[in-house]
Amino acid sequence: MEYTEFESSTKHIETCQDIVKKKAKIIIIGPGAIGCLLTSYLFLSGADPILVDYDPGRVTHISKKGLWLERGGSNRVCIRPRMMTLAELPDDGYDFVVLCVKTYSLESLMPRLERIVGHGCALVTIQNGIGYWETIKGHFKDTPLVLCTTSQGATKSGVNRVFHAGEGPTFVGPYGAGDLREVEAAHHLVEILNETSIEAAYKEDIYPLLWRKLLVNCAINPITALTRLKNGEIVRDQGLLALQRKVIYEVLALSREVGVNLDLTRDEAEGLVLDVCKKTRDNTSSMLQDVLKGSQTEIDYINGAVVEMGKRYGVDVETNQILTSLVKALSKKHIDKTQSL
Ligand code: KPL
Repeated sequence: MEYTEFESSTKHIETCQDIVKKKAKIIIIGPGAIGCLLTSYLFLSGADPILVDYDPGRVTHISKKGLWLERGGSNRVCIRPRMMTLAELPDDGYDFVVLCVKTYSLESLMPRLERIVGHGCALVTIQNGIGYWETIKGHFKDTPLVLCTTSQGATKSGVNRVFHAGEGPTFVGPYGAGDLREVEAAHHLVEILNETSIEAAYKEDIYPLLWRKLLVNCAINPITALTRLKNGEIVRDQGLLALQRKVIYEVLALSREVGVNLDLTRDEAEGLVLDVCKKTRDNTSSMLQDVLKGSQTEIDYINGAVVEMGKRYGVDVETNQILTSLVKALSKKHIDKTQSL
């Protein structure tokens, strides 16, 4: 099988010096699918991201074996980005700390970041779900916060392997459109991402897009987690499409009540979800990946968040409620089984 291997970063970085005008100091926290994907494409564009993991064993493994970016067939590259644990990370002037951890890990991560989030540093989030940005702002109220949403389809195919299953748009915007430092940081990040093959666009008001992503995740993730189907397989089943439709209509109704303008008719919303299913057809959704690994899922921050808001705003979100209960029971069963081993 043919492949390209990029050896030790220093040499590669020197040869790319002229390509990258201003080399930002970027830390990616969390070597999950999106963390590894971002690290790989940033590295390949000549940037020098540091990938951070809490697990020293995994840091040693990936540092030794390299990180593989697989794009189907023989199209794969092996890269060797710098990798460290949070404790090993020097606390000097980073431009961006990109949070690619699971949404439920944010709360406990915040105090551990205090040492490395200094003056001039912007925090970037790329989580699934809704409302998690308040957890970050609650802790770092004076640090610029940049919100990102991506529909890139990526799956971890091994500890040091990420499979890039499909392209999808990536949008970047400030937490507060009136905050100049956040606006500037968001623009800077868009420039950096556009040096890679991840196409990104700036959005002054990112919230409707975060809601669109919520809609997509609500309509794909639990269905794939429960059926163990890949994203693209949903569209071949009329029953699942009907179920998906109900989820979509509930999230649309809720967004209207909350006052976020998704600017989508029912048909357009269905079209958006179908499009993501098709573009990421070979992807195992993040929720299915979690269920298969026996890990906690993000259901509470996706359909579960819709259920909570539905209660608050008096919107019927019964289908989201049912899917939330089923996914929670499924992960509980998985956890209970592991505990009894
Ligand atoms: O974001 C995703 C996820 O799996 O969490 C989608 C867009 C559904 C791609 O798999």
